[in-house]
Amino acid sequence: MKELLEKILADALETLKTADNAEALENARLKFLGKKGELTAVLRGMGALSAEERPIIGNIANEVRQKIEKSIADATEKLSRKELEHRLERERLDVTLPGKKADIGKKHPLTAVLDELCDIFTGMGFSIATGPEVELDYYNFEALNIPKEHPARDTQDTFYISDNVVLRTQTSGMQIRFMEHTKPPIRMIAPGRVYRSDAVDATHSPVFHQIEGLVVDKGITMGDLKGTLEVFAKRLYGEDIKVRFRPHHFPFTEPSAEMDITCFKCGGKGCPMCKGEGFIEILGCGMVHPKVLKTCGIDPEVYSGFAFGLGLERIAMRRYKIDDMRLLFENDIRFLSQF
Ligand code: 2NL
Repeated sequence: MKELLEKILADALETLKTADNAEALENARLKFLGKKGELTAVLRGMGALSAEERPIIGNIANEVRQKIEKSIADATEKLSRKELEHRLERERLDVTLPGKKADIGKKHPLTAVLDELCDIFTGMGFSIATGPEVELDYYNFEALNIPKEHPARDTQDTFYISDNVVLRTQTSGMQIRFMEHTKPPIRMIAPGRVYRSDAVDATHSPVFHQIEGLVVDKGITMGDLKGTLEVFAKRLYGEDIKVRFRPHHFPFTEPSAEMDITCFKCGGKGCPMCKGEGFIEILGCGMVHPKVLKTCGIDPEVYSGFAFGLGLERIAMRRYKIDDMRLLFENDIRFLSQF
């Protein structure tokens, strides 16, 4: 019996040496220590032993059980350590690798200029109004003193949706609406996309962007217009620039003017940029025509106002030294990421 026990132990130790997974370990436990296992069978047969032999064999059997149990425990621990090592290896993380960089976009030059202009005007107390690009002929032309057969309809030829509905040629419609609904004092700007029936070239596009401004109150004069627009120009281009006003004509303002600023390239001496002028035109403006005020329900005997309009593309092109307007609309990332 002693030999049998020693053989069981030797078998068990040999089996455990090669048991390299949880299932093999459990099978070994059942085979040697389980209820139907080899050791249990031996212990069951102990009844047949003599009274002297029984404690001796019993002792040996216990020792064998303990050795097998310890060996299983050791093998189990070795196995779980190995599994942990495997997992650590598998899930290895190099914390020194550079992180994934999220590409953060930036503002389109037109948006950057728009935001800057809005900041300047809201800083002077103007509110911002936006509205439809598909506009009634009335708001785009009629209410602005441009009746059906007016020659200004030629220079502002646009896309007609129907006889009375057009793609707006200026954002003035929003200012008309504002005057219809708001009692002066009014200080507002209307930024947005506008349309003209123009062919595409380096300085023209059938779609472009505009900001128009409007101030209406009692006692507003050309002096307010000049002062406001000079402050605006200096905020935008720097305190050093000078402005000048030249007479002009718009159907919706009287008198009308164009405002120039000293050429930022030559500072006013004259250069190819300003075609030797020393000045560059940046906006059109004027005192709101009394007829326009009246059309909007504002009494021109009591109130007066000034208005202006400027093209965002031109301002962006100057600001960023872009010589072809088409670049602003092509949305080529290689171009846009430079600004
Ligand atoms: C330009 C410059 C301008 C206005 C826009 C305006 C709006 C109302 C009444 C009077 Cl509601 N005027 N806007 C005034 C002067 C110039 O834009 O070159 N336009 C063709």
